[in-house]
Amino acid sequence: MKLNISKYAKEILKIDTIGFTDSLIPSEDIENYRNYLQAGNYEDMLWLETRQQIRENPKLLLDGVKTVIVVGANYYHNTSKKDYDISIYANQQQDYHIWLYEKVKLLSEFISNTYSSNNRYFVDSAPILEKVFAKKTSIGWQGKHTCIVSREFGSWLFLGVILTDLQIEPDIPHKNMCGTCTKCIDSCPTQALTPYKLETKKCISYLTIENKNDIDESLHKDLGDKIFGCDICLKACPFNKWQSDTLHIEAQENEKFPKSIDDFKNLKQEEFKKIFKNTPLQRTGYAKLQNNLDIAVKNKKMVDYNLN
Ligand code: B12
Ligand code: SF4
Ligand code: SF4
Repeated sequence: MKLNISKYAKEILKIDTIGFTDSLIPSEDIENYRNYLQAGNYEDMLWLETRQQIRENPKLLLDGVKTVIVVGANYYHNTSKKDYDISIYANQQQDYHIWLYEKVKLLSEFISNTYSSNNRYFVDSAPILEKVFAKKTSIGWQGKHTCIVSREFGSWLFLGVILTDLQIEPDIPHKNMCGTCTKCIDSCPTQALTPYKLETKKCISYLTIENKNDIDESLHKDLGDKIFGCDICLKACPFNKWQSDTLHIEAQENEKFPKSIDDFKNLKQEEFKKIFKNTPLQRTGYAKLQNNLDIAVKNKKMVDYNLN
């Protein structure tokens, strides 16, 4: 059964990697998650707190769940150089929440039709700790930057999950291969990382995508040319160095994105909506992007006039 599901996922749906685990969340992960909430580390992402009970117990999503199937899709592509930076995951033809969800749905349908199972499937679309399940599979381990790292694809992997009431033999979890390395931690311009922990309020990814208030002025300089997301700690990781480009057309570079910071800044709201429709930037919206751009323009001037 496991082999058949993996074969369908990889050969028919072109899913890059797949893993299987049981539905239990290790007590240390529950404890770490509770500590995370207690410290208020979710910041403006209130949804990380409000559905705590469900996150801690996947049975509340699917009664009788026995197995969690995790899939990973390689999204790496070499982006052309611009005078502003959008992280690789967002500079794509289509938001992964759309195209990967479609693949996960098809895989779930294949499983339920073949084995008469009850399933539910998600791509960051339900209160579920995706990385906690992913690191229990053979896909990879949770790196010190907190993302899942695979030997084959580095951390350029989007994750999706299927909960099923089928009993499938769990994988042997992938060994953590971080060792004594601290490259991701050392590379972070805002010192947001300590091993396996992210201080959300300092993370550029959070600041440019999720945070609702003005970005603290003391952090402006560290944002550099970043206007949406951040890949610095991912790019620093030795396991992310020999990446092959994604084979998913939807994950390839979006040629419609503005060519320069000035072109971007000059976009009217209607143009913004048209260009960024069905990309991750759509949800963050025009007003926040304008604020992020203002900071990037200010940083660019500092560099241009050597005022750093
Ligand atoms: C909220 C969120 C964010 C937040 C918070 C990130 C975070 N680290 O949690 C922000 C906006 C900052 C963010 C940024 C990014 N995100 Co995000 N995000 C999520 C989301 C929606 C929830 C994650 C979550 O539950 N966080 C809560 C905390 C509790 O989780 P945690 O950090 O893993 O906490 C664990 C560790 O701290 C650990 N721990 C604590 N102490 C210790 C000590 C030791 C010794 C150990 C071993 C462990 C440990 O235990 C905790 C519980 O397991 C997931 C999708 C999902 N539904 O899961 C995507 C997800 C994690 N994001 C993703 C991506 C791609 C990104 C970015 C790369 C995007 C970008 N380029 O800007 C960055 C990466 C930044 C980074 N270094 O993590 C992918 C990651 C894929 C992968 N390969 O891992 C996910 C899985 C989405 C997806 N479906 O593909 N994200
Ligand atoms: S995404 Fe950027 S700001 Fe956030 S932890 Fe990684 S390097 Fe630091
Ligand atoms: S940079 Fe080093 S410590 Fe960080 S995730 Fe990669 S291997 Fe682990």
